[in-house]
Amino acid sequence: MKIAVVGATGMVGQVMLKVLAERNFPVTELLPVASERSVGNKISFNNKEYEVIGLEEAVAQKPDIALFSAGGETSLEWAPKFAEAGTTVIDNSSAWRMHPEKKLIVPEINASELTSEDKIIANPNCSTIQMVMALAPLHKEYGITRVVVSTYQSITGTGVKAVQQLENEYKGEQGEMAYPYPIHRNAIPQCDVFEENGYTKEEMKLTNETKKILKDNAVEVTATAIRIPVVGGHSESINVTFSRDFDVNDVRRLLKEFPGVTVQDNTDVNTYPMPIYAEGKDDVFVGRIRRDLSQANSLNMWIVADNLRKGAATNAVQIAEYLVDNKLV
Ligand code: 2RA
Repeated sequence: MKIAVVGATGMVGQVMLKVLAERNFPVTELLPVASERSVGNKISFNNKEYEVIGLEEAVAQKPDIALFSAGGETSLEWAPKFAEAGTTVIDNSSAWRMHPEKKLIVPEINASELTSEDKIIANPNCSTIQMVMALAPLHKEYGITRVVVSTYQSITGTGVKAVQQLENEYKGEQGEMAYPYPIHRNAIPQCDVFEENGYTKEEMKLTNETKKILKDNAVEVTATAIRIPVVGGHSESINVTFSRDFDVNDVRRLLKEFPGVTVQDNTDVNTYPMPIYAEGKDDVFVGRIRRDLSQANSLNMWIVADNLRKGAATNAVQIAEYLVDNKLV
């Protein structure tokens, strides 16, 4: 497979390369693609050195699959050009996620929707992926009517500038700010920009993308997305209301049996998911599973995942694996 990684020098692009190598994806030729200022730089993949190329050259080489993590503007302009050239694009930006003719895929949930006709496939937002991985098996069994989610998001979701800001603040040094406020010893109740309705784009992604992935507009989601000074992954406190009563042990069983989910839930020995242990792993970790004593048919749980891996790179590579395994590319 000739594979392009568009945004190869960025945080997610680098993890995409790492995951492709770790999972022995059948890469026969790699095209690391980045902006003009990075063209000519060298990157290593599978113990070989590759030169970064620009978008024009990458399209001309007609890769089989292009994994994009280069921002919405680049995806809007260039994904159609790759698709036109016969490449299947898996895009990690928000550009195509809510497009009515584009599929929004978490392989464990809805990869079966994919066909060889799908030439631009959207990778959901990181905070959505980890949430729907836990919601999907429960929705199938009990029918979810409402979700209240508070996220505690890693600064790696913002990118290198945010990681640098935190490091500077640790050292008491001034530097470029990724956020409007200090992030060290702080919690910022804003991920992305605010919309007219008072929610941030990040919060509305959790609402809108969940409906599309679960294929059920009746699932109501209200979200509050917080940025915290953590690097290993995103954490989410979830309150779910079902259409009927449930058994907590059955919920645990459904989660344990769902591929890609690991239940870490034993308060007798203080066992629950945390970003420091989720970092570098591909599973979605679920714990603190307990009935909501204040509301009928409702459950609380805590979900943690590495936002750069299952939240972005690994999910994209898993989509590519599905396409290859099912001869859709
Ligand atoms: C964030 N989910 O965490 C967004 C984009 N990666 O900032």
